[in-house]
Amino acid sequence: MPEVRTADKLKKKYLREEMWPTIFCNGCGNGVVLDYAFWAIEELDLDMDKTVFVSGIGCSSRLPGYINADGLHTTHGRSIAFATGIKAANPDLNIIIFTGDGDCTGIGGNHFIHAARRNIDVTVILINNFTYGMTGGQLAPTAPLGSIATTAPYGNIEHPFDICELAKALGANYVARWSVTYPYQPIKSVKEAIQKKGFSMIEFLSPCPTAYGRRNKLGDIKKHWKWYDDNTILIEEYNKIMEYGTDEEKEKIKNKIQLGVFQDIEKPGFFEQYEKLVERLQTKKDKGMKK
Ligand SMILES: Cc1ncc(C[n+]2csc(CCOP(=O)(O)OP(=O)(O)O)c2C)c(N)n1
Repeated sequence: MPEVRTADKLKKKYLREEMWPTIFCNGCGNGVVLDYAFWAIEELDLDMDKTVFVSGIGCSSRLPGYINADGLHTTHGRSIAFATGIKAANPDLNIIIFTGDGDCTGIGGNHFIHAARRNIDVTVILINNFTYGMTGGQLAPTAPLGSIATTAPYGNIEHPFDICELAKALGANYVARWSVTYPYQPIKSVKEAIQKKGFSMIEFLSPCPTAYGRRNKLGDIKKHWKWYDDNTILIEEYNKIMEYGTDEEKEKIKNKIQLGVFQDIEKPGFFEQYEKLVERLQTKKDKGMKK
């Protein structure tokens, strides 16, 4: 009989239990995202000796520390830059980056842009909790209009960053957004992202009850989870209503955050192109030709 995989077995296999308890607050979504990543890794039978977890600074960036595998906890906003270096030095490694919305779209925004544009072969798992959780709730670039932060006590007047639209426009090979409240699609999506050559990114909408939920009066964690259900919609459903729905139906969904796979293409990744270039130059050199 095949071995039954339970959440408990996965925890024992992939977590560094000596690091417990975690720094995460009750109701934090970071653990849920990690759990989805473990299920994906398990189903892919990914070789953990050939996988490196990289992160920057923030609560979400603490995740690699709890994983029983090699990890690099780097500086704020620089996880993608370090990850690019690791991949360049050892292209056989799988690189999975855990980053927050502040880490990835704020201070690390430019690294993100250029890694996506160059189609660097890494997987970014971006945990978007709409806030700078670790430092107590400053305004993040992804925070919804009108939301409250320590640095926006009268409500956010800045338009939020749609990081999936940006990654898509930059030509990243795989771009998806889920919320932690969806149980199955995210696991499938993480599997697809890890398997994809080139740049892959999954944005997870994830609750931060302490720094965001409390300040924005989202209520207890049950109500906070309901916020995601009420304010998100699957891409397919959104498109269907926008094409065939009544004006009233369109009005109802027009500001909802879309979830699903935004892009899934096969553009050659940076390192694939680089290997080809080296091969081409080597062949010319062997034949004694000039560049
Ligand atoms: C160069 C630098 N600037 C600022 C900080 C302070 N800092 C630490 S974590 C953080 C915000 C992290 O927010 P996010 O990436 O969204 O992660 P979260 O804690 O919400 O998971 C900031 C501003 C720092 N450590 N280094």
